[in-house]
Amino acid sequence: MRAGHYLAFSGGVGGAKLALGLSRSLAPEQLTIIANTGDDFQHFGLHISPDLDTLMYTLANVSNIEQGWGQQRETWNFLAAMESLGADTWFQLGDRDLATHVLRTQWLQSGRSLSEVTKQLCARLGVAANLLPMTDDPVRTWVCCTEETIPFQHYFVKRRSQPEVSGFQFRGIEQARPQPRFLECLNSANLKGVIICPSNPFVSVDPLLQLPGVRELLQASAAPIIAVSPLVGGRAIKGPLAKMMAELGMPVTATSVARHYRGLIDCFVVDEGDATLAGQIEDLGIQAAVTRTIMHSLEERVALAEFVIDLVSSLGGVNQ
Ligand code: FO1
Repeated sequence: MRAGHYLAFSGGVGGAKLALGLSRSLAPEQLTIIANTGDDFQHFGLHISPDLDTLMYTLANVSNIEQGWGQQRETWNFLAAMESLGADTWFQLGDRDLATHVLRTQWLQSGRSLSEVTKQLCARLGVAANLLPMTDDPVRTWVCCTEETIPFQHYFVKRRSQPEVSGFQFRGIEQARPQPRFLECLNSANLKGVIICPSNPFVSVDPLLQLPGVRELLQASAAPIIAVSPLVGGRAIKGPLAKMMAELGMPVTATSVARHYRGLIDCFVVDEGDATLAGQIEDLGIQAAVTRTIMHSLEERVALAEFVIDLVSSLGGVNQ
């Protein structure tokens, strides 16, 4: 029986797979999943929270796994109707997914916080895990490209991640307060470990780490901090990470990601295909752990979660 509380930081697709594995390996009261909200944006007057929704749908087992976002068994009548009325349909909203955005928008407009809205939606989807937005305040990721700076969804979806990236802005981050229960977890003596899931470090994890006070509290905590590489063999399983790293002038390797987290993490988990990088990672003063990090099946999601939880226990002995 494992005691203690675990914090998991996640963005969309890759992170959500490990978050699901962790939710199957730990009791609900032992795990709090913190979602990036920098991808959030207003579309057709609706508040869209992509990473919260990807995590929520994944935990509810209704996600469209192949697509990486939205729901399975989806229909597209709303989008077709919008198209027939001449609306711009670059951002695809399925009918089931639309219900989530309509309810969220209505509840937010009635004064509820994003946390309360997320709690309600999770309850109605039967999600037992504690899923929280990183903050209830507005933080929006903008991507600095060679020609212009554009909102994240315009970069990622409308422009299909084609523009060349030179940096990122998290607008509103200075005024944003970490979600209250997130802060409680960070301050708790019961915090056993922090797991940075295999999400994009620049646009899915950094917004969360740059919230005022978060990095300092993590560094002051005795709890081990473990990150799982989102790159395998120099390739991102999904998304523009490898392209971003190349454009930022970094070697497209797991070592570069470990270096990005240097000074914060105690251990970096790489896939067996990157075992040869362990020495370079250790040279950064970060412990390297090697296992299978590619997660196709639920069993592999749970196996990686178990591996990381055991790693926390072995490191915890060292840190405490
Ligand atoms: N990603 C796309 O590439 N194309 C889409 O049309 C799209 C629609 C969409 C609708 C709701 C939602 O929650 C996510 C959606 N995503 C889409 C993914 C979204 O861009 C996320 O930000 C990514 O998953 C990255 O986190």
